[in-house]
Amino acid sequence: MTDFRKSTVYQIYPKSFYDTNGDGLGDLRGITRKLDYIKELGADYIWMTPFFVSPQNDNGYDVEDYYNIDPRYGTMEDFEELSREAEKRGIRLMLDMVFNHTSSHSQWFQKALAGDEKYKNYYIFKKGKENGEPPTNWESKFGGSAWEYVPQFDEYYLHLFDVSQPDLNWDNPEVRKEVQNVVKFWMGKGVKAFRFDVVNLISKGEFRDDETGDGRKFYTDGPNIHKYLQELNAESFGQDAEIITVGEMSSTTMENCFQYASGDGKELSMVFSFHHLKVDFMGNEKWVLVPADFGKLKQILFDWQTGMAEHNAWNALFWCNHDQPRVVSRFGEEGKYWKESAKMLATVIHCLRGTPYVYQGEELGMTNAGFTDISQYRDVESINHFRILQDKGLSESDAYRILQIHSRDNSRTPMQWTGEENGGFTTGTPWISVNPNAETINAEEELAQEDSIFHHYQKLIQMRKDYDVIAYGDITPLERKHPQLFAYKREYQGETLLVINNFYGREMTWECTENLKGFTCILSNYPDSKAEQTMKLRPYESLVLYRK
Ligand code: TEU
Ligand code: CA
Repeated sequence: MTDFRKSTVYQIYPKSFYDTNGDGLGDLRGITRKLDYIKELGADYIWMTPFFVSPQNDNGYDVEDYYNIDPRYGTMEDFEELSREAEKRGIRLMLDMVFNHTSSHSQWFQKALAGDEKYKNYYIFKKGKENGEPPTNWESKFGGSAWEYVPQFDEYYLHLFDVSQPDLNWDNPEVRKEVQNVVKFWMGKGVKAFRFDVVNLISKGEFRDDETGDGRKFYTDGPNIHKYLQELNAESFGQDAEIITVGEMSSTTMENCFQYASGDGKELSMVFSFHHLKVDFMGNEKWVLVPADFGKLKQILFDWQTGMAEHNAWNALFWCNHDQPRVVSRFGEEGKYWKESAKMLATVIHCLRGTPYVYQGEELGMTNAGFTDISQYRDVESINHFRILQDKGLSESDAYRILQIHSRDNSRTPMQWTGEENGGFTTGTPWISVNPNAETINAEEELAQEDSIFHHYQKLIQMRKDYDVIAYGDITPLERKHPQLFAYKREYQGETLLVINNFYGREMTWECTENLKGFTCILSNYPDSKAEQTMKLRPYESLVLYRK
């Protein structure tokens, strides 16, 4: 059985991965075609973002039909082929289940709009206030009110995301049965892993105005959340001990995560939390330009590491996904130290306690999109906020600067396979522009170079399998307050690992607080890194030292 603590998950955004029929959109056959590449990297699981039938307003996170594959991505036969070919290579598939909401095109919502009471009760319809305002002042995560008025009912429905993504009513047992059936259907197809989209938002609490915020406190980690997760577990994936699960936990608390991902297996195997990726926000506000706060980044990562370990709970480890900017552009640098900084960031995250996730292209050091015109953007959230920012009085150029840093499209440009046209992603016109740096940053190039970022990720993934201390060890943060160093110690049954990283492009000297006798350097990002008691660390230098 695959031990998820020794495993690495590779995330694929199918639309931008590989196109086999020249329509400019990546497809399931494209994933099958590239399985050997993923095998070479060493990943154990592939998480694919949703490829179910969908109008694609939110690139598939608006599901119209959970039981069928969107023809743009292929057919059920393509899925079955992918599944067989993955299995041959010892790779398992992780499906993305979007159960907080459906698409407004879903049969359920269409019947609801037609006045069918059964299906109206699948969603959250409410009367507005006496004064004609929506039921509450909650904001959609994609901008504007979270309520949409439906004239034929003189009622509003709730949509925490886009207006085309109505929230499901989990307090209705029939809804809970429906989603259990979806999970069981895919289990029947041999799927052994699931990711649950924004799953900590499914249990809504009181519908009241939020005097101090945007409403999230009323529906985040809501009143019945643990009950609903336990029920979903017991009624579906929990019946197969091999299945692993990860919940995407939006604005969650660590206390709730102790329970979501506790070792008892009653809820989920592990959780994504996002606090460490808000260190360049202003509080929860993402659409601002704020330099990344390194002290905060370390504090949050370390607190989650030690806190979750104390409670025997398990983290998913990640810098990147399809909603986040590229990490090398965000916390590293795209220029002179591109390679060193990308490797350093990889080492920081992969040697922590948890299961690492690599987002397509991260292993190549892919960078932000660099878009300069709104016509290049595709993401509904980015397009909405481009307008909202200007409505708030920002100049167009300031709005662009914010999008260039924070847009989700930064990570959605096509995978860079070769230096040829369109990065070898498609022979047609890509649905979103390929980054021109595909000429130099691409898989073909990196597979050929021994010291590439790709090979650094490959080593890290293998190290987690070879060294029990990485998979199972305790963690002790070192030099928590140091303004430039990101260092920690892992220990397990007589093995010790020291992970030492200069997080910046300036040299530094560090008097190592641990006695380095007996340690050897098992990984670094300079050819001649040395383990010395007084360490001179070059820009972004990163060392992993090991002693048994
Ligand atoms: O993301 C949830 C989520 O919280 C982010 O979308 C976040 O709100 C956003 O990046 C704003 O900064 C999940 C999916 O990963 C995302 O792609 C979907 O759009 C969203 O749920 C709705 O299904
Ligand atoms: Ca295609």
